[in-house]
Amino acid sequence: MSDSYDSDRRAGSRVAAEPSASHHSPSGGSEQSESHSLRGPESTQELRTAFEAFTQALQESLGPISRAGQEVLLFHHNDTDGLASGAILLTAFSRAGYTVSRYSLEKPYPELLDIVFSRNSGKLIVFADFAGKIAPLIAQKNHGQNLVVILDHHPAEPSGDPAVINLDPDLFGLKGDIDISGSTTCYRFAVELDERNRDLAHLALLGAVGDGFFVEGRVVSANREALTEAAGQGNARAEPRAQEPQAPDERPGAPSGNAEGTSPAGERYFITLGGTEYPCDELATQLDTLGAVGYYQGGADLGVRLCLEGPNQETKGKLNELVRIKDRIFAQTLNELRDGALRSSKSIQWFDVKDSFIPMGVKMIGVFCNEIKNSDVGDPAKYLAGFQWVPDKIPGFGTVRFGKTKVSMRVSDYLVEAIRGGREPGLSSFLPEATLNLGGFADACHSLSAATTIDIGLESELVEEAERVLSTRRAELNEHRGDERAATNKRNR
Ligand SMILES: [Mn+2]
Repeated sequence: MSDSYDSDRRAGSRVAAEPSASHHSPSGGSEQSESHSLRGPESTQELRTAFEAFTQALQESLGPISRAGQEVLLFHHNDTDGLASGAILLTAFSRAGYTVSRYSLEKPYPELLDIVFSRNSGKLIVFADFAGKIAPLIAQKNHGQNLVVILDHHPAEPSGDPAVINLDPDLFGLKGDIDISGSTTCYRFAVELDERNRDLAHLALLGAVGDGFFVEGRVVSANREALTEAAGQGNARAEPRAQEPQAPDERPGAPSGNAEGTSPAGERYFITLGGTEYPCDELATQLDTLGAVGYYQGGADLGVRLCLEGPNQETKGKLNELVRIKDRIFAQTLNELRDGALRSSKSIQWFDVKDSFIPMGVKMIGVFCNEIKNSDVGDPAKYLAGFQWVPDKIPGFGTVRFGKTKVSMRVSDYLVEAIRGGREPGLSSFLPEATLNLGGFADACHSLSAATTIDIGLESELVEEAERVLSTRRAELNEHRGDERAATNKRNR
């Protein structure tokens, strides 16, 4: 379903190490279910054809949309790209005279979809920056009752149903981790809806910066067109960055940087909100904090407002408060782990924060694991797992009975080496299987970072099951390595 862009690849200040809905390649920092491959050398013509097909699909959606009433239910992701997408669509639909009910989600959970589709008919329902992949599931739940429009940029599936219009540019050959962000997808849609919405181009750029997909440090393709448009309006500006040495990005498929440990200088982007210019990277840090740390405290709503009006006294105060909340909860949890709350089985060390991370969203359990994975708490040779209850509510929407806990897993640098060297199994080789064996849900697993959900109460059983699957994987790995050694010996003889 949803996966995630990797924000902690950038300088460590970003809160959202683990956006729940995104794409790109596996990394130590985020849990993504899908990997986009980076675009190879490819003709401009191919890109143009893809963009034309996408634009045509946007245009063709306008007829059915115009017949779908004047009420929109809008669901969007809670990271920078998702909040910018929400701000763009809120503006575009409001301008078009729609009544908009807007909700920010960490994920389009199936339990929530059940409620949405059982309560509504004859409405226009829009998903932004997620749900591209679950279009067939949405079609099944919708039963043709509402017109659903999906404006995502993650790897996607066609819905197979005219009542569910999947406008994910991935379906038309554009790459969501290079060419087009969720926000630019929404921006392109908004412009087709009404030319006036061109004045939202700077928000498309902001979302693209938030998702962090640059080619040699620059936004490209449809994201770049949004920059050019916004710059022409005096709402955006690119500034060349001074070349500076950086820690090498070791992720396989990392889109920028090179073996010498320097990254291409690239550009820094600025946009104007409410008459004042701000650097996009700083806005993105603030938006990710509002959306993730403040998820259960109205943070996403403040984030959408920030996109439209710029930071104000209220958002500044809230941001300071949220950073304090995060620091306090993280420090307290770390103390508890030192005091014995970190439990340990043969190869896995784990802890359960239950509901103590409130008001922070469930993204934060992964962020916390990431922060402590190389600390002196615990054993670097053991896989690290943290559990956090998924609260039974969606801010602004109401109660949704999940009864679920999220588990996030990370590994120390020591284990990263062992996994990359093929001496230890990666997380995706055992956590999803163990989760599914217990009737859980797995959608964001990679070898160095992974997350799944299970029913509350099954935590220690999941750890046991993960140990069991892990030992099977280890046996297979050893057998395989034995075979390789035998083959090498044979060749060398
Ligand atoms: Mn996105």
